[in-house]
Amino acid sequence: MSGRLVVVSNRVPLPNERGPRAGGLAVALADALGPGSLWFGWSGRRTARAGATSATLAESDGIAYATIDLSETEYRLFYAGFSNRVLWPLLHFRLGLVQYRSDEYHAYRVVNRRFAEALAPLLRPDDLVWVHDYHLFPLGEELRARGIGNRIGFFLHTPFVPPEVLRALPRAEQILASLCAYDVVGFHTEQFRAGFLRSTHEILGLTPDEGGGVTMGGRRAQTIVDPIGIDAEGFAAAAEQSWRGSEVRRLRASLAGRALAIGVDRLDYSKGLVQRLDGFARLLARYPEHHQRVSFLQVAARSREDVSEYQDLRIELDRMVGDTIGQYSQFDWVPVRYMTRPLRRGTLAGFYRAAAMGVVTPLRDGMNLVAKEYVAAQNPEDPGVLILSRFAGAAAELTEALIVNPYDPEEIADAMHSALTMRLEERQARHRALREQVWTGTARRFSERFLAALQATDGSA
Ligand code: ADQ
Repeated sequence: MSGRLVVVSNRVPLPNERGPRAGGLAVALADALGPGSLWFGWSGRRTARAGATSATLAESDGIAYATIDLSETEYRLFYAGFSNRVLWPLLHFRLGLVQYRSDEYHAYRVVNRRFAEALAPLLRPDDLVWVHDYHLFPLGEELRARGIGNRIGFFLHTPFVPPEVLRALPRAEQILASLCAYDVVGFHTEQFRAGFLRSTHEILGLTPDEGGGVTMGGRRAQTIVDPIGIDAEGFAAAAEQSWRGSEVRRLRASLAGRALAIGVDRLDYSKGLVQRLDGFARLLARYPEHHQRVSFLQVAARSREDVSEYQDLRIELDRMVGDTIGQYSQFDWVPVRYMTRPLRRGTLAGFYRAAAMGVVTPLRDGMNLVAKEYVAAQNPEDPGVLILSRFAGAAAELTEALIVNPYDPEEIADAMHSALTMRLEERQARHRALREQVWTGTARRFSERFLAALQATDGSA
C-alpha cells in the first residue's frame, strides 16, 4: 500500500486503556494499522468548555494517535443526542424511538467540522483516509471543504435503511449528499448497499452507474459490500488457551455437567434481549425436559447509559431475569445467569467454547461479530450450535446457523430445543460450513478489500 493509512473513528481506543472496551474496531483493524499509521478521533474525555481545535498526539508501537476532547454540551448533543437518539434508532429501523432536535443536528455538524479542522493539518498528500461509522457521515464533506483532495473512504458499521425509512429523517438529503463526498462507501451486506443506492436515487435523484457508483458535483463515490470479520485463527487460539484457564474451569464446575447457553451483547435495544429472554423462558415452559439441564448466561455490557431508552431497557431486563429465576429456579439450579459487566476477550473466548449454544438474536445488526467469535471458539470435534437472527448482517454469510426471526420468542424457543438435542454429526456438519465462512472472511480480508477499493479510485476528481 502506498501512502499512510489514517483511520478516523468517533472514539479512539488509546493505547493506555486496553481492556474489554477496546474491542470491535481496534481488533478488526489490527492488521491494517501498522507502524506509521495514524488513528484520529475523540479521546473519550469530556471537558467543561469546547476544547482546542488542535489534536493531542501520542504514539504507541509506531502508531500515532491524535485525539480531541468533546465538551459536555457537544457530548450531549452530538453523541448522546443526534448520533444515538436519531441515527442509531433510524438505522436500526426503530422510527418510533427517533427524537429529532434541530440543535442536536447543528451540534452534529459542528463536531464533524471540528474533527475536520483538527485532522486536515495532520494529513499528507498521499494519505489514505478511512472514516468509520454514523457519527461521522459529514466528515468527508467537511474535509473536502478544506481543500483535502486525498482518497477518503467511509465504512458504515450499522445497517443502512431503504428510502421509505430514511425519509423520516429530517435532513436526510444533507446526510446522503455528504456520503457522496467520499471516494468509497462500504457496507456489510448487499441489502444495505441497495438501500443506499435506492435512497440516493429516490431522494437525491442520482442514478447509480453500472459499477455501483454515484456521481454528484463531479465526484464519484464507489459503493462496495465488505463484510467485516474477525481474527479467526487468533480467536480460536485464545479460546483453546482460556479453556484450560481458571475462569473456564470455575464456570464448568459451577455448571455441574449442565449445558451452557450463552448470549453476549452490549446492553442495547437493537440486540433483541427482551425477546431472547422471553424465548428462553418459553423453552422452559414448553420443554420441561430441559429443567435442571441447561443454564443460560447472558452477558449484557452496559452501554450508552445516559440515553434514557437504555436505562428503560435495563430495568425491563432486570425484571424479566428476576421473573424467570423466580418462576423456574430450584434450590440447586438457577436457569438464567445475568451480568452487566463486560468480560475480557480471552475469558469470553473460553466461555463461548464451553457453551453448547450461542444465542445471537438482534432485531437488527450491521454484522454482529459475536456470531463469528462463537463459531471460531468452538471445538470442531464437539461444536456448539449457533442460533442467529435473520436480521443480523452475519446471516447473509452464516447460513448454516439455526436462523430465526428474533421477534418470535416461540421460534427462538424451538431453535433452542433443536440446538440442545441436535446430533453430533449435524452439529459438526453445520460447524464445518460456518467455520469455512469465518476463516475466509477475516478482519484482514475486510481491511484489505476496503483499502484496495479505495486505492483503486482516482481520488482527485
Ligand atoms: P456492536 O453493536 O458493538 O458493533 P458486535 O459486532 O456484536 O456489536 O460486538 C462488537 C465487539 O464487542 C465483539 O468483539 C464482542 O465480543 C464485544 N462485546 C460485545 N458485548 C460484550 C460483552 N458483554 N463483554 C465483552 N465483550 C463484548 C457495531 C455494529 C455491529 C458490527 C460491529 C462491527 O452494531 O453490527 O458487527 O460494529 O462492524
